Amino acid sequence: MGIIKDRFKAQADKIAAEIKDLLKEHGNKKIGEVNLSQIYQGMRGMTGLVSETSLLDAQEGIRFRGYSIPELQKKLPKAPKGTEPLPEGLFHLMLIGELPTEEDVHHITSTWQRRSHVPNHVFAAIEALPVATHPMTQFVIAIMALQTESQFSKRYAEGMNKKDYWEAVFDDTMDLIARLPRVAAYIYRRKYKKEDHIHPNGLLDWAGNFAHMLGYEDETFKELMRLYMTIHADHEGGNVSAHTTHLVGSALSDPYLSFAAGMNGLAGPLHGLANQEVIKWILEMRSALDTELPSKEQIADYVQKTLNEGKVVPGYGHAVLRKTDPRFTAQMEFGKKHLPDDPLVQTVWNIYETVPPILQSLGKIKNPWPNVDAHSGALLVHFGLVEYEFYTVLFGVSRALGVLSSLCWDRALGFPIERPKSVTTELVNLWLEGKAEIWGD
Ligand code: CMX
Repeated sequence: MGIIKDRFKAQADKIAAEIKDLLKEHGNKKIGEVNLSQIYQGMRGMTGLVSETSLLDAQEGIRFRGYSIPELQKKLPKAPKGTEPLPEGLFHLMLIGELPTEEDVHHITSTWQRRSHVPNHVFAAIEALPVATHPMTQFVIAIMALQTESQFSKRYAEGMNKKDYWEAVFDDTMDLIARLPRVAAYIYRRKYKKEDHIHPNGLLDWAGNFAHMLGYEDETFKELMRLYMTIHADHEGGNVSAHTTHLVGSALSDPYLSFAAGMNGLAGPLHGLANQEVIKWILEMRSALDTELPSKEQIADYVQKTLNEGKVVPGYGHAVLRKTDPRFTAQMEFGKKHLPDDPLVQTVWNIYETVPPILQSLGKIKNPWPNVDAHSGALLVHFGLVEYEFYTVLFGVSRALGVLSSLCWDRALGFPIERPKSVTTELVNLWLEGKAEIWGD
């Protein structure tokens, strides 16, 4: 086995034994109470999942295996002369639970380079779609076309022992992550650069090579990609893309099928697609007001207009967070360091000063603060990546790191098929009248 695989297996065996003891002693302990409103309102605040790779605190934001984003920016290995963390390092941390050495990160980079070959039929599947097809649809179809390569599905068909599931999921995880930048860059160059494709550069790190294949050689853009791929990777287990990948994987659908399902969820405008919606909204505002740098008063009026039209202000609000998203802050710091005079970036900052009090004044929005998607587009536009329909694909490539390392854990810990109980409103009414029982009550 490879070094990373051995370490993962050792770690998984240790944690599986710990969980066994924990459940033996505390398995009947109550973990929260479920209210009727929670089952009608998106299961908000209900603890119902285990996801080892990261944990979200409503006030503080995301921690990956205990480390905040600023801590990761200090502690994870960097590219030569770089200052942003390499996503390979975050993958190691999420998968194994320990900070990697430079050598570990180098090992992951070269493993992913070695495993990055994309078969021709995947490109043919993309080519079969009209160019106008949304990049997220093309991305999901390409992942589905790649499913022919799944080790898990092959080995399952050959009668694999359930003790080996983790290993086949691990192999698919490494292959899939290795291949995604090539697939995503192919979609981008096909749709926006007249099929002028760029070969991978085997000397670059995973995110640096992705930037290169997209057509960007600027070192600051490569640094942005490393930061972007790190901060979008995981947001604990309950968000739509992570939960969907986990849910579909629980049926022993292989990692390609599971990840494609998760990506369909990421493509929703209340989730990952919000990154394209934000920039679209800002560009529309600029054109409606006929100015590159709208004043805060103009922004406030435009926000009001958006709300009056029954639409959400994209990039603001969150189902769990109750403060400014540290992923927003990390991007704001990047902007301050590298492009403080960019009018679009300044507009994002002016929106940040304007929107929260307006949303707060409505009295119903639980979190008026910006999330990760409020900032990302403005940084990308600065470097010339203006094709905002592609932004969610970038998010998806990064999200693979978290949801697939979580899937390795799901199979290593032998989690069963997910199957919560549902009820009908008729049953709820009968239960409220004391005429029926609800299972588990
Ligand atoms: N603009 C306007 N209204 C908003 C709002 C926003 N940014 N955020 C929440 N609301 C509204 C909700 O639509 C809801 O209205 P109704 O009661 O009329 O249905 C009300 O405020 C209460 O919502 P909430 O409990 O505060 O928020 P939810 O947990 O239901 O939803 C989220 C969370 C992110 C879907 C929501 O804040 C939203 O739609 N934001 C805009 C889209 C966005 O930025 N999504 C990206 C999230 C990050 C990611 O996954 O990438």
